[in-house]
Amino acid sequence: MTALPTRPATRPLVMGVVNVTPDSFSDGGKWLAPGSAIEHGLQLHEQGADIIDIGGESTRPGAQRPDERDEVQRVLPVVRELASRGVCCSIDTMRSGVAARAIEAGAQVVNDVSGGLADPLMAATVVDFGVGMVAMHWRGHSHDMADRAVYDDVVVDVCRELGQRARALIGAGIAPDALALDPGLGFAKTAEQNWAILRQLHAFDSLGMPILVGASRKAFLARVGSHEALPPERREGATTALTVLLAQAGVWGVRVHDVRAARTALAVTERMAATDE
Ligand code: PMM
Repeated sequence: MTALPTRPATRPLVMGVVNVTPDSFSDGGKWLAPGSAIEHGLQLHEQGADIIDIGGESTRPGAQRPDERDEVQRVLPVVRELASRGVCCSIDTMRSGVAARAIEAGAQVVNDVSGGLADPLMAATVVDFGVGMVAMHWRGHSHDMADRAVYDDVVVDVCRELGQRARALIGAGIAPDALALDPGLGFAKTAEQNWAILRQLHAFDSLGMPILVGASRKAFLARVGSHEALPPERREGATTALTVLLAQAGVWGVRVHDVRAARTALAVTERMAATDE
């Protein structure tokens, strides 16, 4: 059985994103050819990513799902090559069949944005292979997730629903130390709801599990400090500021596109927290 990668004592783990998709909001189409995705993954690894998260399905609002064969074809060569070079890889998928192929190719963690809800065989697959899992809060597929952003209290409701997921996954046999949870910023959540979750992130401590947060370049950051809506690559300042705040909140991991910026910001937080020599 593999536990999740261990968080270093002084900073969160950095998960670097490689989307092998034509249509992801932040980097769609940039790394669709296996060679460029591999090169990008290696670059993020050299820049200090602890985990490279490889995904073949865009989850942007309104996205149509690829068929499973296409998804496997996109991710498999990338996972195989990076894992063979000793890079810790997670597979970002909601499909147990894709997860199984990726694990056979060397992936050590399944990052399922549906938290095991989209595919009833996902939990058993994670158990059978004895790998780690990140389970994100999710209420439904991208085509209509905006309609599901209805909560009495977003923090209380997301926390409760994530806790239910964690219990179900552990009940299915996933080892508690192999599971991390993610509040799922932008998934069935408005910008204001994302901010409420970030402001009250400590509420998720009650779940007693490692927390991963994926804020990087998301739409709710488009107008931070700007009158016009900034495109994804110009949301890096806001992303990096959040990386620092998330580190101070003690999260287990941050999922980011710009690994160099994240590691630099985290190095600053580490210097600031260091005791004088
Ligand atoms: N966000 C996206 C994709 N996968 N996985 C986790 N665990 N958490 C997230 O917030 C998350 C994710 C969408 O962002 P992208 O298109 O930049 O990958």
